[in-house]
Amino acid sequence: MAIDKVVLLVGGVGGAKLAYGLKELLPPGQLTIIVNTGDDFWLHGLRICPDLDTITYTLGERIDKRKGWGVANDTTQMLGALSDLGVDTWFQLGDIDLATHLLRTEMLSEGHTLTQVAAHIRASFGVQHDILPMTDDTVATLVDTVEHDELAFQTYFVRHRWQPTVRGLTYVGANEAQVNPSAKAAIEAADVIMLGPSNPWLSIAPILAVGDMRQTILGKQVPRVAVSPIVGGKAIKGPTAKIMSELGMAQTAQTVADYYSEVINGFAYDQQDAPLHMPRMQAAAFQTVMHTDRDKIVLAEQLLNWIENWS
Ligand code: FO1
Repeated sequence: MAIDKVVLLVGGVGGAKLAYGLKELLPPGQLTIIVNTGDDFWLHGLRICPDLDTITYTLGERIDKRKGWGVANDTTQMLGALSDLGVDTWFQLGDIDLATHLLRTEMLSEGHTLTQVAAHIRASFGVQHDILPMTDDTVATLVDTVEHDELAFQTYFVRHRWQPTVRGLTYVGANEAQVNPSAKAAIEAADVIMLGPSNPWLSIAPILAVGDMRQTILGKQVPRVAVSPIVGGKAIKGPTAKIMSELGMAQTAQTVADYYSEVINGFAYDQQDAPLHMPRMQAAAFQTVMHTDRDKIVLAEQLLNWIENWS
């Protein structure tokens, strides 16, 4: 099959790497990136959308590659001043990054949708590919923990450094939220739908939980491929493997494939993992660890070639 239009569902850091590889191969108009907004929150009066910004900065070649989020070579003057004013600055906001949050908050308060704001910001960072929030409505991921009961996502992730034991997750507002109409149109026109190597429970599940997102994806008789975030039984970065164990699951690529099995018909996993045999599903092993920009492009290219040759 010839691949013309690809839709990629992603969260933050891991998904951003595959998004980068795909955007190097596919021109704008052939790649749409749909981003989790369950991590979004209000801080110091500003609307912060970490995953949208991580994707935008990565595609715009401005990301701090060491951290995987924020702008490279950013300073923290404002944060220091805020701390001097007695504010608890547990969430790092760089000075350049701050401009993004200020503008976003202002545009939202003027009545623009998050989709319009995201389009303006990505264009300003020189990104031509569509980066779409999963919804323009508010969805908030809540993490139910043994130690603190329910925590707002960033309180769990950043303030508590994802150390509390997870016993459940809720995507507040997801059922009632409307799928971003542009995202829906992109899915309906897609030849391939990919679920990036993001955390399935924290990043991809909130996207699939929005309104009729899951049904819209399932309505497409096209390759629907997930890329495993688990490599050699571990997460490259972040709490994926830890959460799997806390929720009583085996920390394997097979578990991820099983979790996604209702939605996908193809699964790409890492060469370090045991060969997967998935009935009714295409499955293949790749070098999924992406250290360099070249790694990102090579993986994206291999995934597209593999899918193109499905019979
Ligand atoms: N992650 C951290 O671990 N600590 C931070 O202080 C932090 C600040 C931050 C600011 C802007 C931004 O876009 C992302 C930021 N992140 C930070 C990353 C973010 O919390 C997570 O990577 C995502 O929400 C999970 O995908």
